[in-house]
Amino acid sequence: MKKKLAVALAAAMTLSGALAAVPVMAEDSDLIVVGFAQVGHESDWRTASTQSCQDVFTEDNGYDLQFVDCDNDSATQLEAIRTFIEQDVDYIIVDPIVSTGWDEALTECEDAGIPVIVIDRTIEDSDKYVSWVGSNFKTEGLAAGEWLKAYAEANGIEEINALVIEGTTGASATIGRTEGFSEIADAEGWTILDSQDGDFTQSGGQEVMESYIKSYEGQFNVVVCQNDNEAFGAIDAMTAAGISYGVDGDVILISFDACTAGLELVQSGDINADFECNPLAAPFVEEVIQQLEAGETPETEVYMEEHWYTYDDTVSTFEVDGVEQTCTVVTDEIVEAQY
Ligand code: GZL
Repeated sequence: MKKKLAVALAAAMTLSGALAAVPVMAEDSDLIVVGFAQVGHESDWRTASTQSCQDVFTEDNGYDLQFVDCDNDSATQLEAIRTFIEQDVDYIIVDPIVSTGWDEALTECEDAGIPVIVIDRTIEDSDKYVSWVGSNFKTEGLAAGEWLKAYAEANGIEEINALVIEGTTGASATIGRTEGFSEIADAEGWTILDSQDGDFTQSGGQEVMESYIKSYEGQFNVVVCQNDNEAFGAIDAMTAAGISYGVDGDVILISFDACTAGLELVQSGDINADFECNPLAAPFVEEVIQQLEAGETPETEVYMEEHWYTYDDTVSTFEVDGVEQTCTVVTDEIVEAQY
């Protein structure tokens, strides 16, 4: 643990009776100071991610968590990192809003001797961090594509005309999910009519869906939302336009994250399938920090466990890159236990 020494000067009476200033070492802090630069507060997923860190990095557990909500602004996030360096925290956790523009700031962390742990989204232009804890976003996209392929076959749907509501441009979650789903769409000859940024928010999902309805009404039978909050917005827009969706509707609705509210809509049949992205990384991050405290070398990559949730077992299994995947039908117990 880095000692937090605040050298203070105190007056002390010398033997000769003269006053003299002598350095006094402040008490070493017993707390491990962790700076966490979080993306923002744009979604239910993000709320769960933040809560996971706030539940783990508590004073009772031996931590002083310095939390910054970067409000989806990359400049704010880099500023937060530099503030943590000035504060001389013991560790920095960052969920990078976008995947590039990081090497300079991470070099400053390295020069300051502050280990960085990346969670959730990835950094493409620097490797100056100890570990990354998160999900394989391309696998999530491939799983959505392979499930849709099996679902279309099971329901005799021969033509797929899809609209995609993407996440924040430049976010690795957006890049990976888009890449994975597009790979299956290309292989199957599906048409992706449009793919626009909904910024992972409900308002963004609604605005993009309203625009899609104006441009493509009657031409699409699949909507892919790259997180649940966008799906909530798309549902509002399709409902207002009198477009049916879900297991009994004209439009197949696919989502990602599988937060509690998303799973409730799968259970009701409004969302056909929801591809989980597990936000509860903090316990795994703490394990990395404790390994570093003990002088051990942590894993450089830690992948979270995830499930593919569906309304029923029309499709019970499918394969991603030759590996069998199992669909999980949503139950009350699953909804109750979700984040
Ligand atoms: C994915 C995460 C994304 C979620 C969204 O790991 O970065 O950001 O899918 C969130 O809900 O906004």
